[in-house]
Formats: sequence, structure tokens, C-alpha cells
Amino acid sequence: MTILHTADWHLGKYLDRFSRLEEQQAVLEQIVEIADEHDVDAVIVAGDLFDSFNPPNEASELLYSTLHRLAKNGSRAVIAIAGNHDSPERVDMPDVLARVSGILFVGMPMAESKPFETTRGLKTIQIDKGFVELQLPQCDFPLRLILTPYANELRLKKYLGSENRDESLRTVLQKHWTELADKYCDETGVNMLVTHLFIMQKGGEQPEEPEGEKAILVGGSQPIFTENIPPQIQYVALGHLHRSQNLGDNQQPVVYSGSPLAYSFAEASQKKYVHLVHAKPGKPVSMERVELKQQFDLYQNKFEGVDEAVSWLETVQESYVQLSLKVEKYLSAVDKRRISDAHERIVSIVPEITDGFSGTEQRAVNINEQSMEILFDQFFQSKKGVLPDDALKDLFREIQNIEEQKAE
Ligand SMILES: [Mn+2]
Repeated sequence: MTILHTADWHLGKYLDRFSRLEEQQAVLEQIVEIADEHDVDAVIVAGDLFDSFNPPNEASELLYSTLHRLAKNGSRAVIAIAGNHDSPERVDMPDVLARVSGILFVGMPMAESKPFETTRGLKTIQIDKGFVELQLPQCDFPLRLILTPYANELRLKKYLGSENRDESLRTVLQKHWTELADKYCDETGVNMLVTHLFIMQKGGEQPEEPEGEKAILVGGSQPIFTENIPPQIQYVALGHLHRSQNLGDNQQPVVYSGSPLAYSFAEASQKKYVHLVHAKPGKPVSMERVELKQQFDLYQNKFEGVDEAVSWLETVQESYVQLSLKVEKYLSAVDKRRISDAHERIVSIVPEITDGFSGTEQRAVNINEQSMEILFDQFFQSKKGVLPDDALKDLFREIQNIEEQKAE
């Protein structure tokens, strides 16, 4: 049985004022080709399907058409769960139509999926809250999936039925996963956990979260440890961190497949992949990862002067760039023009003023093109003189999500 694991598509995402939709189209095309080439039996998309609660129509269309192609008219299982950027209700919405074609959407942590069977022999065998067992057309053993989409700590505990407020999320999740694993995951099938959470090795270094992802640790809540994962689980398919990485070992890989595109300058140097997992009952899985070609790279660079910047820009046309530039007092309109004429995708120019002050270059901005979070940062900075700290940004994001939900 071969499973393709991907995550963090963030469809509809912008890099500053640049839509990434065309790149997303191109990279999802590659994923469809890889799935066909390797004849994969199932595809897992581990959350953050969309970049926001209310994605643009083009993003919805891209998601549904891609998943539909991946599902090959019900001959391949496709499982997509909600991440912290997704509205759980929106993820669940097309489920009735999706199931007919072999696509399973899971928005809520304790969702009990409805049974289905496609004309190509893909069907559910057993279903429980947060669990599904599937019969795949080309396999003579079943695939068991424990499915835990993202929810914040409070909601997750509520869903999982923990009355005890002092009980840690770690304990609650471990109990939930262990119960399901003990009940359904023996050595007659392949057993996997699919979730969108912040997981790390106990005592290990805390992996860096990508820009705009801090909200998952609301209120300084704790990460989940790899040791909380039941031993029956042969592979953990994670979403959330955008860097591809395995936090487990060969016995039990705990893998962030990573985003298919570099979504911020913090990811500029990362290669992007999908993971292929070859699995048999009762044996450790084997893994390979396939690199995804990037249409535009992301570059950051520093320059002493405008001439230097312009000649560099000419060599990196197929990219997004962020540059900082030493200037004496301010960046003149003429210089600014020379720079912006030299490249189509300049995300920002940060002048480093050698004459005492420095600061971010203020571009004339159309506020409709800016995300709420950026606008909030700018407003806060204009009032208080500093940027809001992470806790405040998290709070703002929570409120914003609630408002967006109300608006639907
Ligand atoms: Mn995420």
C-alpha cells in the first residue's frame, strides 16, 4: 500500500500583495502527476487546505478539482482534514458530494464520518468518532486512520469529553488515541494517525513555527510529544510546520510533509516535498520524498547601493525578493523607481538609513489588498510605537476567526 502525504496547501494565500494561485495550480499539478506515476492507493492532506476561513472562489475550485482528480472517480482514497487556518464547517460542507467520489473531509476532531462505498470498490469498513477504517480497491488489507483535525486547546478538550480542566491536552489526546488504537489497530492492517497539531520530541528542541502560525499555541499551551502516540501507529501524517521533517524514527516516523510552496521569507532556503509511504501490516513503513519544483524562489539580500541592487535584481527575475539597502537619509523617488523597474516581484524594500534612523519603507498601500493581520500590526504600531507581541496577535486572530464564522 502506498500513501501520498502532503499538507499546508494554504490555497488562496498571498505573499504581501502577490497572489500565489498560479504557483499553487502548478504545484498541485505536480502532486497529481506524482500520485499517478507512483500509483498511490491513498492521498492524505493534513490540514490548512485553505489559507483563511473565507477563501476566494478560485481557491475553492482549485481544492475541489484537485482532490477530485486525485480520487480518480472513487478508485483512490483521498482524506483531507482541517488545520488552524481552515473553517471546520467549510471543510465539512461538500462532504456529501465528496464521499461519492472517494474523498473524505474531516473538519471536526470528534466527527463520525458517514459510511460510503464507491463503484470502484473503495469503502468504509468501520467508523468511530475520530476514526475510519477503509478498504482500498488494490489492497487486501485495510487502512485504519485516526483523524484529529485542528482545534484550539479548549475546544479540543471539549470535543474529547474532558471535564477535568486541569488535565493537560497531552493526557487527553493520548487517552483518545490509545483508546482508538487499542480497539481498532492490530497487525492485520496498516495503522496511521493524521493530525494538524504542534508536535515535538520530549526534551528535544522546539521546532520553529512558520510566520503566521503561532496561533496554534494559544495561551502558551503545550505541544504534544511524540511519546504520546500509541505504539500501534506505523506512521504519523502531520500538518502545520512548513518545513519537511521527521520527528520520529524509522520504527515510527512522525512526519511534517511541509507546505508545497515557500510561503514566507523564513522558508526561503527550504526545499519542498511530498512524502510517499510504503506500508504493510505489522512492519515498519518505508518512506521516500519527492521534491516539488518551485516556479519562483524567494530571496532576501542586502546592498550597499542602488547600482548593486539593480544589477543583482536582473539576475533573479524568476523570484520574489525582499531587499534591504543602505541609504544616507532616505530612498529617493528616482532610486525607488530604478529598483522597482528592475524586477516584477519585489515584496519589500527596507532602507537602512546610515544617518541615524532606520525603518521599513512605507509603500503607498491599498488597504483592501492588505490582510487584517498586517493592518492590525500597522495600526498598533502607529498608536503604541511598537509591534504587538505574539500573545496579542494570537488573541486578535482568535477574535477575527470568530467574527468570520459569524459572518458566514
Ligand atoms: Mn497550520
